[in-house]
Amino acid sequence: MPHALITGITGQDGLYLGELLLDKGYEVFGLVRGQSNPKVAMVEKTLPGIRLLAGDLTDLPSLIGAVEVAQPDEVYNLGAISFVGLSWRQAELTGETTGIGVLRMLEAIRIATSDEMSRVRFYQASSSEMFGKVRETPQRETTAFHPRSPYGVAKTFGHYITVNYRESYGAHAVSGILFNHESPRRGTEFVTRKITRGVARIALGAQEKIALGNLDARRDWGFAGDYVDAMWRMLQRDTPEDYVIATGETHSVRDLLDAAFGHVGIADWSPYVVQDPRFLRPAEVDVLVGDASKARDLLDWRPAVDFRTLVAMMVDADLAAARGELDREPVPTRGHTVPPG
Ligand code: NDP
Ligand code: GDR
Repeated sequence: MPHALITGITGQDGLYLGELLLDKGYEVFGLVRGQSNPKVAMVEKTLPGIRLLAGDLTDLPSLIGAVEVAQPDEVYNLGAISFVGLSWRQAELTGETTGIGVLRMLEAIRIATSDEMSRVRFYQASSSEMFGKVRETPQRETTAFHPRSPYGVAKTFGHYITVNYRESYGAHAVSGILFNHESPRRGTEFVTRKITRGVARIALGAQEKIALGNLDARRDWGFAGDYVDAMWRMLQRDTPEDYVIATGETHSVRDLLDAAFGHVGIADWSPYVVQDPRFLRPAEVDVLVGDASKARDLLDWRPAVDFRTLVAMMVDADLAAARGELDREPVPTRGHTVPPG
């Protein structure tokens, strides 16, 4: 039975990847930080059989300990401060976790394997945010980086240190340059889930408005379940290489509003959306769209869920969640008819 160690197991991708690997018969170990992490119960419920280990990407000894206990064949480094907006307010911590944390995880493998790093296959969660102010469209593996946030800068360090350990120590290390991927498990601070949750609550009369920043930003949004499958495929190849994972389509935040409000029968969302300068960023990434043809050709990977299906899936999940919340704490309903279910 192969062993996998996942950092960031409590996050969106950690949960989907954990499910995928347990289904494939892996013994899965997840790194959890903090002395009483409130997400542990949810992870244990979602991933029966998971073995959780205490550790933190800012603490090398705990990472060495996790590798020694898990004896992993594969390590997926998904842990990070992942919210771009927060990265300006906590830039140093973002650098420590999202950037230097990658170096620490690689060092932990190097130390725990007594310099035989290639025994462990390593996946680094790199990001399209590294492209930032884009030099080429669509972005591919060879496109130059110009990160626009402390998060993007930290991810760029993590990306290059992964390449460097491959070149310096023969590590079987790959970076997946993943474009935005979303799901009902997405944190509510990210724009997709903020919108789908807001739309569901507005449709049920539990919320009046959604406050947003830049509505013109464009992203290449895919489904997280499809993207964790690409991570696994990357580590099954005998040659470690980096891959862009994307849908190849770009949509604006306005398109997202059209799709989400449209799903609950609201054609004109303007009365429900306010622009709030607090959600504007000091430096913005205006438009991203990826070219995943290398992954298609070498990994036989393709996204299965398209933009509209993704948005509908998220709105439906948020409608169900909001109905549950309202059942527990009745709020007078008013407003629009919503799809059944
Ligand atoms: P989430 O924000 O949902 O999850 C982040 C995870 O990192 C959480 O489990 C969190 O734990 C953990 N974490 C935070 N700080 C530390 C720390 N100091 N030590 C150990 N773990 C820590 O992110 P996603 O699941 O969406 O993304 C997974 C990875 O992929 C991240 O690295 C992200 O930057 C990257 N990425 C994501 C993309 C996306 O669109 N989703 C696109 C490209 C890259 P806790 O619950 O305790 O806070
Ligand atoms: P992003 O995702 O920064 O691309 O990073 P996010 O959903 O936060 O923002 C996407 C775009 O929407 C604009 N926007 C808003 N964003 C948020 N969060 N809240 C708002 O109110 C709002 N209004 C407009 C943003 O300005 C931005 O242009 C995500 C994260 O998962 C990273 O970890 C990952 O690396 C990248 O995707 C790829």
